[in-house]
Amino acid sequence: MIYQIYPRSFRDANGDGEGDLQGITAELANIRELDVDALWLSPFYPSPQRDGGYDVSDYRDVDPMFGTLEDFDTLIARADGLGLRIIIDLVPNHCSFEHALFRAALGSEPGSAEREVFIFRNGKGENGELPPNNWQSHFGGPAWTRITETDGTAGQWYLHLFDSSQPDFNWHAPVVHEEFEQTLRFWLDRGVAGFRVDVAHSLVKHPELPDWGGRADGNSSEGFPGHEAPMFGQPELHDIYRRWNAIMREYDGDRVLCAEASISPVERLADWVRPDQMQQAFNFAFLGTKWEPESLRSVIETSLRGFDAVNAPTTWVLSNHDVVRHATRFGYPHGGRPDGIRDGDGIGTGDAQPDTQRGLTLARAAAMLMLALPGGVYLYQGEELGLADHTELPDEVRQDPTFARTDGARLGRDGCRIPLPWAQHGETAGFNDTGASWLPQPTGWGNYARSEQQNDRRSTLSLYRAALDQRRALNLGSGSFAWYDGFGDDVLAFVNREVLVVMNLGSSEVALPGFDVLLDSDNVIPGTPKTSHTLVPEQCIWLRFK
Ligand code: TEU
Repeated sequence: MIYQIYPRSFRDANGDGEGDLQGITAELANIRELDVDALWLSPFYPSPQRDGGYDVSDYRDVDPMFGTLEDFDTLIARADGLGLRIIIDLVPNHCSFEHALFRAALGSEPGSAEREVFIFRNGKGENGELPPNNWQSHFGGPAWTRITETDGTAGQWYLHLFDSSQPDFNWHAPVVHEEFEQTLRFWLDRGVAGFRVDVAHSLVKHPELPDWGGRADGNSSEGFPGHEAPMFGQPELHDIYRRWNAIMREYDGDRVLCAEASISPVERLADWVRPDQMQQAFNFAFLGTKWEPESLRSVIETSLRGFDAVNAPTTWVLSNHDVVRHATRFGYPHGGRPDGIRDGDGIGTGDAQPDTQRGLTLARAAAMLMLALPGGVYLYQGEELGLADHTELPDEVRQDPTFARTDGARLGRDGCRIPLPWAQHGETAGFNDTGASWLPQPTGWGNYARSEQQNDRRSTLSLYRAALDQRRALNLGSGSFAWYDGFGDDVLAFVNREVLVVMNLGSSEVALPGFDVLLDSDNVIPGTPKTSHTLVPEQCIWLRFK
């Protein structure tokens, strides 16, 4: 199991309102209790934070906001002592407009070697006043920004699939390859176990940059035809990942490259999962599925099949720093969101509010279902506490560039990035001792606190711990999978090794066969016999199947 840390919101040791590396180090033992194999850290590199650190201005240093390289070395050493490996985020599609290479490109002539590092083009129209093609940014608005040349005239345009502060690299330029190979070695030398590769499907663009369906996230805008996205899955990607794989193999021990790629179908995603390329890829199909029996059956089957075909474990994930947390999603019908809200959009005071109680009930059941599946599991910090999104953030504190780029039409991802609660009391619920916080926490946040859940055997934290313990003890991660029939359409049931997992997605109680209860999403005390052998709606149970 890999546990994702979003450093800015994890734990703030120096009290400036922003989480830091020392805060992570201080809590390693706590996290270890969850039976974590590796931690994945979202970016902590120098960055103007226009996109939560995914706008990197120096790939080989630590932002002073998070600490120093020395703090990073201490973190690695302590983690190592606890048997925890550290995976870090690599952001190779784009950097920050404050990166030295981009500053150099802006200060150089069109056609110069410095400009070649990025994707600069002349505009269309009589005076180059129109963007070079029709692509749109993931965060809204055009994917091109026009610069002013050094002589003060309106100049070329540069491509940015995300915010205008995140210029895309030109992966047809050898210097970009060299730059990232050095970065890989820099961190491998410091002892990291591997990299989660951001936007791994989009690094290389079709050299002609043709117009297409418009949106850079693979979907089509209204009025544009949808065809093969010219910034998705270009063949040259394989060579990049082969090269990186070779570099990783120069180092001892197992190292991992995991692709973060919002691409479907799953077979395309699995295309980079090869012995000589990546070891894993995030399976967002499971995260995005409607929480209803037919969709779930189909997504589980296609996910397993897609990765089986390349002989790799599939991955399962319910939440991350880009999506509304699942405890909130499940507070709406079918694990959805209020109408019209897309992936990466948050929920605000103008939207229907979630039913948080139902959301938590279903989130616990969903976690149990996921933790019983064979493959690799990724958890997002705080989900083990049952955390929900902040769905009532005031507009003036929002930081996600999506909010400004769409004039507030899409609220962005701040709601899932709220600083964690560690203690019930205190101004920031134990996030730090000063009460400073880069995003406000919602009322009642302290009720989710780790300290409160630690010794409560019915808490969500105890449920995660028990499920993760058993997942390990029974080797479910490397286990088997077979559907178990006989309960009717509204019930999802499968067998992994000696565990029968049953999840009730219907609206009436379900009678269970007489097997021992291993774990139950409503009652986490392992070994407690159930008095009535029925499963209520939105409950998931693990039975010993013999
Ligand atoms: O996200 C990549 C990704 O494809 C996203 O488009 C996701 O669908 C989007 O955030 C929803 O609007 C990665 C990071 O996880 C994200 O935090 C970064 O903002 C993004 O790359 C740019 O680096």
